[in-house]
Amino acid sequence: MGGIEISDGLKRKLRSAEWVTAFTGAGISAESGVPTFRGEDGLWKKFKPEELANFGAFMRNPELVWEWYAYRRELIGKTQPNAGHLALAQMEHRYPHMAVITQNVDNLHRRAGSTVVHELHGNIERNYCTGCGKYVSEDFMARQTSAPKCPNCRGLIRPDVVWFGEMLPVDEWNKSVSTAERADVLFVIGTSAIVYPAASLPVIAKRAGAYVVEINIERTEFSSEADEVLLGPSASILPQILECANKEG
Ligand code: BV8
Ligand code: ZN
Repeated sequence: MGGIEISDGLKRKLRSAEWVTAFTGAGISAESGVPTFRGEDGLWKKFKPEELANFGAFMRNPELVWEWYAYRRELIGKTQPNAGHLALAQMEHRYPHMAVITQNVDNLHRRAGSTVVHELHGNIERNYCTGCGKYVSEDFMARQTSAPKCPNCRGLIRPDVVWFGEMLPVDEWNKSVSTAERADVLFVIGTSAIVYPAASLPVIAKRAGAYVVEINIERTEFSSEADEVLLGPSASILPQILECANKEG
């Protein structure tokens, strides 16, 4: 895809910013081969969130929920961070206060090298017992062929992700709010901006004075609130923004 036009406004912001934050959703991992939730090949297409990503569904049908997470864990295990994840990781060398706030549970930001990552919805690579709370190792999980039981108390093991109706991890949420409030520039990348309270972060940032740039392949519910909307795949747009930020440095 040809280069995008980076506005003078954004160039000025990239030159003067110290606190830069990226708020990401499933779209940033799409070009790594991780299906999004609500796109045409969306994960939810085959299943509905209420059937799978909630505690009640898990307790009613642990095998179905476990199978869906085992499928996603295996798929994610075969993927690599893409140029978008890598560009955000590189931005840590350009900005003294660079942070990623992600709704994704695929761990790709950390694998790309980002060190300040707030995981709002948990991480699919971590699993714990609903009975005694004990975390189990990845190779324990790899040996399982059905919904795993705790080696400690025989309780059901669940993925360490936030399901619908569950609270977000308080510490990650609080850090994300203060990061959003402090941001000079906030990039809103690859999210349909419909899952709350995560989707309120870009509004919090904007209200606190951040310059908000949305990066998506289509307009979203948030687009009208953004200062700029850059339409295109994040794996090609983010490296161009990094290049511009380094030039303006
Ligand atoms: C809570 C983890 C309360 C598990 C997930 C009615 C109104 C408002 C809110 C609610 C409501 N009814 C219920 C609620 C609350 C509910 C909610 O927001 N529901 C929505 C659906 C209306 N929220 C909750 O339940 C939250 N908890 O509210 O608790 C509470 C309070 C006190 C005490 C107790 C409880 C918990 C929400 C977390 C749910 N967990 N995931 C898992 O992953 O399995 S949500 C799931 O959606 C993922 O985390 C995902 O990240 C998130 C958001 O989706 P997106 O990331 O945006 O992905 P999506 O596919 O939608 O969009 C992809 C985008 O990328 C698209 O825009 C596409 O155009 C773009 N794209 C595609 N390719 C590219 C691209 N962009 C750039 N480049 C590309 N190449
Ligand atoms: Zn246990």
